[in-house]
Amino acid sequence: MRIIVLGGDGFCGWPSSLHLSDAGHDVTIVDNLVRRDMDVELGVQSLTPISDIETRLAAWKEVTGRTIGFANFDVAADYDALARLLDEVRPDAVVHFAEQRCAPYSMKSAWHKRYTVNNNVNATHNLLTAITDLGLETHVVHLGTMGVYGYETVPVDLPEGYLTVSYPDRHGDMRTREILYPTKPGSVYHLTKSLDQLLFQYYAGNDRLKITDLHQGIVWGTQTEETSRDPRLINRYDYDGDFGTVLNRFAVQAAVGLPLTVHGTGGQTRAFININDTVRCIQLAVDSVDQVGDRVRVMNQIAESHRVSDLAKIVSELTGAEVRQVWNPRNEAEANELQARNDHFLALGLDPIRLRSELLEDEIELARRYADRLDPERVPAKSYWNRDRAAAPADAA
Ligand code: NAD
Ligand code: USQ
Repeated sequence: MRIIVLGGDGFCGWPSSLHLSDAGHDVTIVDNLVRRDMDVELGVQSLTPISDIETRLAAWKEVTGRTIGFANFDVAADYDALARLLDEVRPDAVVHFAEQRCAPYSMKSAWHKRYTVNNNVNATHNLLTAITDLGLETHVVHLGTMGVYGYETVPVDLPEGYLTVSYPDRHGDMRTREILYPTKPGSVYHLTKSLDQLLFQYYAGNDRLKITDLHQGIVWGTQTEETSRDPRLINRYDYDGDFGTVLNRFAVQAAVGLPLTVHGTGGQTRAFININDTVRCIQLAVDSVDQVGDRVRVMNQIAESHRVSDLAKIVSELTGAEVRQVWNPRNEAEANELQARNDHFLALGLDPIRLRSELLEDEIELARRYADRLDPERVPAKSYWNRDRAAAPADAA
């Protein structure tokens, strides 16, 4: 297949591009490298030394003999460049990772909120409009988030995207219909993924676009089989208080002897997936285009759920790291239950990687190898949107 990967220089997009290329697909990456600019803005660098995109692509060619194309433009701002590329490549699939993906970053200031909404909603809408305008049969595979469902304090068994609801009509007879699961985003970032869902619903209905929306959980891990083949292919490892996600942060904190920063009670339960499963799921989603019907196909891209305090306990038992409960900078429920279905991916053959101590040890070992690149000043989470100011530390913004 001819596949365009939007956001293919990022944490999920880079290993996914390599995996698709390795499977024999003809891959073109589009990325405006804004994520690298954000590192500069935040005064931080990936814990792993990532090569520039040109070096990455040359290394892949050298190691495998396979070429990955690259175009540098802003999908949200440069509609013409996007439409030109789509017209030229006429891709079978576009995998869309090109969004600002960080909740704390999206909450830093009015500028960051506006940037996140403008970037994410326009990137998605430009893609859908261009495919429609060009009359392409392209399958859109979008990376969404489990966070669109919201984190209810009452236990729910989350379905995959849709909810069957019953309501009485004016005669008191019960009517039933299926609706998109009502969203309850916990940050402006998560809100943009909720808005994306409506764009998809509209274009699938009105213009019959083939769309798969992947509700992905928190990704952990760094390297995949493909990114491990050459040091120049190494994947990014975010550990900072904005972009670092919880389990990878705990691995780094344990590796360098810092306390594990549990926000609040640590009762937050989230869905997780290893980066090696992310790349497999993308391939499974692309390859199963025949299963996309008239409406948007929503698949929960998750392996299992964990409570934050349990993750800290596991890492602490492995390494002896101190677990420290810190004031929660986020406005989120202190504790929640989370069970979610992932029947679609199981039916497609995914055998999910579960959290195991060997894999976690590999991650901690990787963090130890690059510990000298860590800046301890960048570890604390400083993007505050918890309204409980009375309990905030002195430096809360
Ligand atoms: P990332 O920030 O590492 O990668 C995103 C890439 O897209 C970056 O390389 C960035 O430069 C590029 N990009 C952003 N806006 C662009 C634009 N307008 N034009 C061109 N390129 C643009 O993020 P990631 O962790 O790889 O996440 C990728 C996608 O997966 C996101 O949409 C995110 O919401 C979703 N996701 C990520 C996680 C996770 O834990 N990392 C979990 C669930 C869902
Ligand atoms: N947390 C801590 N300590 C930390 C960091 C985080 O306790 O040092 C807590 C947070 O308060 C939160 C949970 O861990 O309750 C998860 O936070 P996170 O930063 O790991 O993940 P999140 O902000 O939810 O976002 C990440 C990705 C995002 C993706 C989302 C999937 O950055 O792109 O959409 O995971 S999901 O969580 O399913 O919505």
